[in-house]
Amino acid sequence: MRIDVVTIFPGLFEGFRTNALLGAACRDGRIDLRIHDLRDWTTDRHRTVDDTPYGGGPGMVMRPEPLVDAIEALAGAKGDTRKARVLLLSPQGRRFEQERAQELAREAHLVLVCGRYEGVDQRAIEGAVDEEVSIGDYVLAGGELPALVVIEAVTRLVPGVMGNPASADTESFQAGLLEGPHYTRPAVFRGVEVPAVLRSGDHQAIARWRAEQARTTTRQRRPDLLGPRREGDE
Ligand code: JFT
Repeated sequence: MRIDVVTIFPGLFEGFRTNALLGAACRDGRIDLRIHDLRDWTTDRHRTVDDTPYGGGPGMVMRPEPLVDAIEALAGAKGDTRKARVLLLSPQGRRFEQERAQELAREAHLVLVCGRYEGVDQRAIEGAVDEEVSIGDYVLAGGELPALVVIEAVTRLVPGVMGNPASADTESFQAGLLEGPHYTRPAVFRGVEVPAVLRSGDHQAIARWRAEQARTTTRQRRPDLLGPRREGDE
């Protein structure tokens, strides 16, 4: 899978791109993650990416020309069957959830567009963006952190990218539930013991215990994940 990112802060992505999970996937070619500086598509001496808003008001707006030029250069032409899917991270976007991550993990080529300031000129969105995506209802200063969230959520689902393939099974098995508690050594920490069943060696009993813990944790903390409320809940 190829992912192109357009941003005025390419440096924000570098440490992430070289981290263990994603770094290995990039090195052995399963993920081709390319970070681009939007200013490379400006043509003025000051490499200007923003301008004042029509109609007045505070702040600045991302100019359409460099954005659309960048997207067209990276995604391919409209109507091209191999054109990339172009996502703009945006507070106005549809909420990004695991189901969308699974769909995007099947794409061959994504272009993630990151804006800053008050937002992006609407004509760039209408002319070059397929879909606006928001990672949730809290206010950030731009699309870079949301893009990193999308990259991590999507790439870890690409076959062969996950460091530990066994955890993919567990996850699909208990899809839509929270996991129960995890333990590692020592067996007793500050007087608190690891539950005996986890040290029993009885794999069936362990699986049953974990499933029950997952149900209990989900019911207590995220009942919304179990579906619509029913009589007798809580
Ligand atoms: C914020 C954002 C997301 C997501 C893209 C662009 C400019 C700053 C801003 C903040 C509030 C209102 C503009 C962005 C996000 C999120 C994404 C931009 N800003 N207007 N903030 N919070 N959850 N996804 Cl372009």
